[in-house]
Amino acid sequence: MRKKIVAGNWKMNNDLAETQELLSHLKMQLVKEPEAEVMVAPAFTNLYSAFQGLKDTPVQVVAQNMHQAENGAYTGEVSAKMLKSIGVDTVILGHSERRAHFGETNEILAEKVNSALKSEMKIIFCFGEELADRKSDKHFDLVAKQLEESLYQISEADWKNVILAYEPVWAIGTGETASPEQAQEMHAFIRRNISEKFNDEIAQNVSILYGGSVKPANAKEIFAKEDVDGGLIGGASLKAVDFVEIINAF
Ligand code: G2H
Repeated sequence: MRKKIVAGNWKMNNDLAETQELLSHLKMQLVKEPEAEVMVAPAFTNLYSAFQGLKDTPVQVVAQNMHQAENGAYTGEVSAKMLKSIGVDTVILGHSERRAHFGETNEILAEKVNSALKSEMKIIFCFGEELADRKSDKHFDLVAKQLEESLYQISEADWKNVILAYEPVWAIGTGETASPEQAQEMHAFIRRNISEKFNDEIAQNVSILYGGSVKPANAKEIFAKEDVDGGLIGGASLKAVDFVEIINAF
């Protein structure tokens, strides 16, 4: 049985007090045991406080990014070791905003993936096509290339620490969502691709989340699809009531 996961990516939102307030609302509203694993990704400055505040809950705290080097002269960056030292053992890598605004290429992402896995961290690896790729019918090729160039160098044993998040760039923060059918079609393609490059057991066991304008109104339909194992939620995870509704959509 694949793990179901709903993860909130808070991006560069919420200062310390706002983070604590959102977490306390989340804790109050998560009254029933969630069927899915629940994760939240606050900004770096709020990770430690969030980790401490969520210790007695099922909600896991994850980071939004990390640098590939173990340490050194990389002003402004944070390493896997630093994250682990505050209890954070999962990191989002390859989000399209990192690719678009911070120059993260497939090659850099391969280094980040290797570094995180070597440090025994779990990764939520994000990828997805842009609108032009879909319009020119290149979306499957583009996704296969992103996986090939950043992820497929890992070993079979590493896959237990990998969660995938398919996020079509045209659906991120735009209000436009991939239809449940489009999500299912791509998730099934990804699983077939992994099965061909690795094996079917790995392909069947890896959780593949969908991300891109998931909200309470569409979560149930998307999560109901066979190959969709949950969601990476941006905007709608910033309101506890909406995030909990999405978590309870399973
Ligand atoms: C995609 C998603 C979360 P949103 O970036 O990673 O954000 O749900 O706001 O589209």
